Amino acid sequence: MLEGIKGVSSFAGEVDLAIWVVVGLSILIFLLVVGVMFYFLYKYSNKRHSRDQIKNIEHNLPLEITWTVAPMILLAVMFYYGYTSLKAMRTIPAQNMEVKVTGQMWFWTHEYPNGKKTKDLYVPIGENIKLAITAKKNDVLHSYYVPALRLKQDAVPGKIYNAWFKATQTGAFDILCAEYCGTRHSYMLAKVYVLEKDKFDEWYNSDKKTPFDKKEKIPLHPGLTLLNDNGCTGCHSLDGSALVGPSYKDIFGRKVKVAVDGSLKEILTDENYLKRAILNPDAEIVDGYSGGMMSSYKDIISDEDIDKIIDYFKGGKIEVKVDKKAKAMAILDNNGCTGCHSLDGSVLVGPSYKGMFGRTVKVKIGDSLKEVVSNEDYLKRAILEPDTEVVDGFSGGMMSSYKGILSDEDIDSLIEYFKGL
Ligand code: HEC
Ligand code: HEC
Ligand SMILES: [Cu+2]
Repeated sequence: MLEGIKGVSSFAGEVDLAIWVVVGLSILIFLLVVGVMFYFLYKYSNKRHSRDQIKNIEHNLPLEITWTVAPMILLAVMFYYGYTSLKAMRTIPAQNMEVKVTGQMWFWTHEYPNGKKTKDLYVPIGENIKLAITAKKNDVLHSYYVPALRLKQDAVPGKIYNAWFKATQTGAFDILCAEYCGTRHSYMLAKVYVLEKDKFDEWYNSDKKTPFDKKEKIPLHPGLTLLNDNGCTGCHSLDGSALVGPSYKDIFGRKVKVAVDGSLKEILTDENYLKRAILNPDAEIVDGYSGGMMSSYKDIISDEDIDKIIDYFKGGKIEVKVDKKAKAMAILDNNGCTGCHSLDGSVLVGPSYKGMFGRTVKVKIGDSLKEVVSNEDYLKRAILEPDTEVVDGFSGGMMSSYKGILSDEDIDSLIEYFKGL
């Protein structure tokens, strides 16, 4: 939590020195004034000092010169340290990497010279970074504040203010908004990640979103891989919804009604039953479904592989669900969506994601109001072209398009996630 309290930019030392000089002198003067005050209180108390001793002194030249010149010198000292540290902060070295910083309700976007965009800032250690700071058009004022870098600059729509820094230590340091900008102002948090040069370069020249991105796929349960590879998941869902066949969700260990030779029977779905269902699907047909749909996998899937599939049926499913959700949540958080959209039904800047899928929604298209069903297509349009259909009761121009920022795959996993909210 106290990371960066020492200051991790090249000019942090000068800024800190300026502060300590001012604080130090202030304490000194405070002690001097209060000290003299107590001394006089004591010395000239009524008890110790008779009234006829009081004189009317009109002038004391040496004293007057002292109390004029001494504060002048003190102020000059403060000015010197204030000015030199400000100059260090304001003199942007000609050789630098320029990052565009945009503040908006309620997150920051950093854009690098090669077009990469990130929510957090990633920089190499020991290089000059120039920040071109602004706020989004039609947004409010923000202030880009990185205490560890001793850097703070207003972000104003339509204006670009430059700042710079050179980080002297690797690590993660907080970015805050220091200008009250509405209800979620305090959530306008991000991080500066100062990286070793190689690590930064490797990320900068890759297509990874962040240097900490794990591009490797999460290993799937071997049983699930078999289900995917054999096309089983085309007819069987993992999430409880019935497709052509029953879902695999909670398939193991339940009681199921099956038709055997025309008569209905209740059966426990144990290993043996599941194996029969794969090798001889038409012998026991699950009630509510038709026989003849699924063909036998005898000689297609080995016994060993069937065991893997059944092992997956016994417990593998929870893992998949959680990962999907975590992935969608990460996309929402990394793109600042949750700053404007809640998950719990409360209205922030935009509508809540709760119950969004499948409802009928009134949208403004140009000047006319229209009712549309919020299906996959609509949601995709809402993310890629937010201003074409503006949800009634909300203003257009608030949400920017995520075209080129979110991949089709990202959008699909978001919509999947929205369905369950
Ligand atoms: C063309 C669609 C289709 C494909 C492909 C398919 N199934 Fe099925 N499956 C069904 C239908 C329909 C049922 C329900 C009727 C029945 O029991 O035969 C079913 C039933 C089952 C059952 C019993 C379900 C229960 O709730 O008790 C299991 C287990 C099963 N399938 C496993 C598999 C496996 C494993 C694969 C891939 C190797 C697969 N299925 C491929 C359509 C399909
Ligand atoms: C600055 C605030 C803001 C951010 C950030 C934002 N949105 Fe929005 N969003 C809005 C507003 C306002 C609306 C309603 C007006 C409209 O339809 O354009 C909206 C509408 C939507 C809708 C249609 C909602 C409905 O009820 O039909 C979807 C879907 C959506 N946003 C998804 C996203 C996603 C996904 C992200 C992040 C990748 C995101 N939004 C980021 C403000 C924002
Ligand atoms: Cu702000």
